[in-house]
Amino acid sequence: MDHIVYLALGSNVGNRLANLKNAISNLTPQLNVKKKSSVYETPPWGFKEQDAFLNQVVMAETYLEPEALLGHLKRLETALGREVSFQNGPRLIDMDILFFDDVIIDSPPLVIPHPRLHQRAFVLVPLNDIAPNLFHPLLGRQVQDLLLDVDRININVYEGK
Ligand code: PH2
Ligand code: MG
Ligand code: MG
Repeated sequence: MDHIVYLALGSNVGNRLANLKNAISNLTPQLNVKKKSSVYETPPWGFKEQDAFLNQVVMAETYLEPEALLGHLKRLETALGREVSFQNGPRLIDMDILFFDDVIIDSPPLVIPHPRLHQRAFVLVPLNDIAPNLFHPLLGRQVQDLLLDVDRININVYEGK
């Protein structure tokens, strides 16, 4: 278990809470989940005419390298029933890599740290639960500081840890 990764999970189709729980339990054995944020209900960002999301962030150890981790997450999304949607559209389950150690990669589709994480309260609020002091390797700021710059209106705990 060589690497520390932070993943953002989101769902706004079907049984949202079950989708998050299923996704997390299926991350093993490739990943060993060490920390989980609370689950938050969040207003849709980007494309507004859709149902509210549930969002959660987890920290895990993994022996996978970034490309293999991305492949694992995409296969899992499909296996859990995700269907093709449009950018920022509704999704049964979405799993995004936020951080991979303090690695910086910019070779789409693999972009780490996640390029929009610092703009998204639905990511920063749960991330702040488990890693307030984590440094963003490109922005050089801690998660708790990034959180000061986003609008966290209508983001509420749905289920505590
Ligand atoms: N994911 C998106 C687009 N918009 N909004 C919320 N609240 N939560 C998400 O997970 C989300 C979103 C694209 O992945
Ligand atoms: Mg996403
Ligand atoms: Mg995604």
